[in-house]
Amino acid sequence: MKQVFLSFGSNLGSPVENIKKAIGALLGVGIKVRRVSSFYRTEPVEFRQQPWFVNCVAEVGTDLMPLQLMKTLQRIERALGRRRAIDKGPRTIDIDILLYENVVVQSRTLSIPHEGLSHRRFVLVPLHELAASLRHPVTQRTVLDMLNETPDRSQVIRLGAESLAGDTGYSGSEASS
Ligand code: PH2
Ligand code: MG
Ligand code: MG
Repeated sequence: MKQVFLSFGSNLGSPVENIKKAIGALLGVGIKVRRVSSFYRTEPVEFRQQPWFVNCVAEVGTDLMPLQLMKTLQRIERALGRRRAIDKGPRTIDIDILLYENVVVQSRTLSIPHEGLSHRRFVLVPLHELAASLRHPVTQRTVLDMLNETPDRSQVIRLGAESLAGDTGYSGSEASS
């Protein structure tokens, strides 16, 4: 099986529940979930006039090829109610391929590693939790290097266990770490 890191994000409806459902849906489609990071409340970046997100990263194993994997993830996004609207705008669920072994894909529909990987704190903080010394296959920077070097200063706040138990939206009760 290939080692793959996926990023999950949601800022519509019940974000924590949406991400949990998306992770659950992977099991039925040939994607083995190995590890899941903490969930984080994150400040929107790039398109900033939208609600805060919940984000996390998962390490999975799969024999699907990159394009097949992307199509499978898009099917799950649609099944969970994702509708394509504003680019980088609010979404029920977004599942992105961050890394696929050391594979580099550069096509019209798919870029691996994900082009946001090296500079988005909402991706690097959860990824660092799982794989701090993993290297970007093109730049050879580790996840820790990228986290230290990114100019992104957006807030990424780890959700405490109490916020994960029931998804009532933002409760202001995150862990302080
Ligand atoms: N996704 C985007 C654009 N901006 N900001 C945060 N905090 N989290 C996201 O998942 C996110 C974003 C486009 O995919
Ligand atoms: Mg995305
Ligand atoms: Mg996406």
